[in-house]
Amino acid sequence: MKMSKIATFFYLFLLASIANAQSGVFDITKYGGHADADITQALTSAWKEACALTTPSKVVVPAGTYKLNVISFQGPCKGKIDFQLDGTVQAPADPAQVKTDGSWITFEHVDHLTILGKGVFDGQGATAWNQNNCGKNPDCEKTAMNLGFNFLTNSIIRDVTSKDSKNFHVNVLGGNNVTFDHFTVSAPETSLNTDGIHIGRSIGINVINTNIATGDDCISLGDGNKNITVTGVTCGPGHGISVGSLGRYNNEEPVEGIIVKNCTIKNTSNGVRIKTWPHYPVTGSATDMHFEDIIMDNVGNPVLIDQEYCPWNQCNRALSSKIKISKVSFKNIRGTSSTKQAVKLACSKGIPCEGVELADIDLTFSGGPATSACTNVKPIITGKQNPPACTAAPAPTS
Ligand SMILES: *[C@@H]1O[C@H](CO)[C@@H](O)[C@H](O)[C@H]1NC(C)=O
Ligand SMILES: *[C@@H]1O[C@H](CO)[C@@H](O)[C@H](O)[C@H]1NC(C)=O
Ligand SMILES: *[C@@H]1O[C@H](CO)[C@@H](O)[C@H](O)[C@H]1NC(C)=O
Ligand SMILES: CC(=O)N[C@H]1CO[C@H](CO)[C@@H](O)[C@@H]1O
Repeated sequence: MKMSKIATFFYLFLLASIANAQSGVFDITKYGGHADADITQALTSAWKEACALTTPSKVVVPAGTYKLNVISFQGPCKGKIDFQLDGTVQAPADPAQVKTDGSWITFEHVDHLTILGKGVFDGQGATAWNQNNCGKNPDCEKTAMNLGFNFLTNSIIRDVTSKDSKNFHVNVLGGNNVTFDHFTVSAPETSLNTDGIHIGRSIGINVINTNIATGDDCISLGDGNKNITVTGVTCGPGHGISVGSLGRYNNEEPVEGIIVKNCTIKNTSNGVRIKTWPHYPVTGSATDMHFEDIIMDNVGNPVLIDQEYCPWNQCNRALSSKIKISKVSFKNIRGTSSTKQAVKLACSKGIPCEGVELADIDLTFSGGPATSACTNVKPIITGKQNPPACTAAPAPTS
């Protein structure tokens, strides 16, 4: 390019920036982004300018398919900010090209962020799942999660889709008042470690009217969560909706106030469960957790408290869990179990569960009568109980 052309280019760029700032709309095509190209740089520039605006702003990725490498959208921003994704952004398929030990896309320290649009965050995870050996090797190479939402406040994630993440789809850390509404997670049943939405150390997180199909937990709630609501969620395939696992690491914070209501769980290996590790000398607590109006359709272990959670036999189940579980209710849970043991409450021998309630359970098993087993817990039982509550010997959970 000649000097004058370069000057013209930057002049136009400057005009575009001024126009964007006036309208509040920062379309990546105005920053050199175009379909089938890598838009990492364009998106970074658009975000920086939008974030600096004191009036409401909107970053727009229009319809089309784009390449995107590791990117981090940092706040705090000066005003409310929308991120509208109407296109599909694709991560590099080769895990080695996504250089991060966190997420492919991170939003951090943003207040009043709204992510919206009919677009797709496509992690192109198939290669990573094929290389995944974490089941055998605990020190396995970590691959990128699709979306990291760190320390967001008063924010909404609406309509967009997370597809085929290499690792967890969404990781919410340190959030306060964040809502997922009509969000979609989509990955095959065979994809390893692809939890849908993992929430940790957050307050006031709502997941509503959301559809999650994946290869691991649809929603997992880690330590330090308070006031979490999950309603109108459809889960499956996947491993169900879970609290935990807890009790694996030091300095875990208590879990308090979880509501899972009006959800449908379909063709999953577990339904609603609370899982804590035995063996580790890690103390902690989880309380005030309620599971209500849940339909189970061909679900393994539909109702499960598992305080002997020890995948791949990495620990000694004889050393009981030190996590105290209390004030838990399972109410109006109906449908079909794919395992004979439909209800299993396996609490810690050292610290039994307290204040557990089973009300209106109606779960059938196609291979004969379903069973229900309880250890180290005396639940309050009301309403219909099919299977009859706590009459079976506990069976090992796969
Ligand atoms: C939570 O965030 C939403 C979305 O920004 C906002 O409308 C609402 O007022 C916030 N709630 C509180 C209690 O701040
Ligand atoms: C729980 O969070 C919601 C927002 O998600 C908020 O409206 C409500 O006040 C919170 N309740 C408590 C007890 O903190
Ligand atoms: C229950 O969840 C479904 C989505 O599965 C939703 O359409 C419906 O509005 C929810 N009902 C209530 C009462 O929240
Ligand atoms: C966990 C589970 O039940 N998975 C089943 C989901 O449905 C497909 C197709 O019907 C089965 O092949 C899976 O085994």
